[in-house]
Amino acid sequence: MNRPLDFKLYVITGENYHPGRGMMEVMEAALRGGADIVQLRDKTSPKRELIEKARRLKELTAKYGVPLIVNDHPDVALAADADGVHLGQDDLPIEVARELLGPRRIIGISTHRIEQARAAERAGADYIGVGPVYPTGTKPGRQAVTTAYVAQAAAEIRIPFVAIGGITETNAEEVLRAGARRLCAVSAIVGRDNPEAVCRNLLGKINAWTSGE
Ligand code: TZP
Ligand code: MG
Repeated sequence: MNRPLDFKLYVITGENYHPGRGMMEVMEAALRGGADIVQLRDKTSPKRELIEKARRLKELTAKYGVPLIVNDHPDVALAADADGVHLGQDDLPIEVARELLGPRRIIGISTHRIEQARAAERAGADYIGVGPVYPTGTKPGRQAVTTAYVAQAAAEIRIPFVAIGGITETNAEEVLRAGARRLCAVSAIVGRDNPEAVCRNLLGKINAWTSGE
C-alpha cells in the first residue's frame, strides 16, 4: 500500500456488536458493501491472538484491495503485514510509530480538538479521526466534539480526516453537511443485520455529497 491515501467509508471491527456472527463474515459483508478501509480494533485479545486475527483480516482486505489498519499496536501491524496503524493521543507518538513502520505504511491518529489535528498533520500523520462527533456507547465517557469540530477540521486540515463516533444512516447527512467527506462507524455497521446494505447506503450519501465538487 503506497501513500498518499484516500478513502470514503472506514469500518472498524467491534465484536461485541455481533454475537453469534464471526468477525470475518461481518467484515466481508462490509467490504462487499463498499467499505474502503478497515481497522482491527480489539482491546481484549492477547497479542498472539491479535496477530492471528490481523493476518486473517489482511488476507480478506487484500482480496478487496482495501487497506487494513491495526488499532494501537505497530508490532502487530508489522507481524501481520497490515497497511498501517491507528493511534490514540496516549499511544506511541507518531514520530516513533513512523520509525517503526517506515515511510510506506499508513499512520492515523484520533483527535478531539483542532490543536491535536494540527499537531498530527505537522508530525506526518496520513489521516486523522475527528470525534466522537456524537455520544457513543462504543467509546463511553468521552465527550462529544459535535459537528462544530468537523467544520473546523474541514476548514483547516489538509490531510484526510474521517468523522467518527455515533454516526448512523440517520445523522450521516448532518456530518457531511458540516464538511466531512469520509465517515467511520462501528455499531451502525457491524451491529446491524445487514452491514452490506448499510455500507451501500452510507456510501451513496457520501457520493451524493461529493459529486460535483
Ligand atoms: N473513536 C472515537 S468514537 C469511536 C472511536 C473508536 C467509536 C465509534 O463507534 P460507533 O459505534 O460508530 O459510535
Ligand atoms: Mg489506542
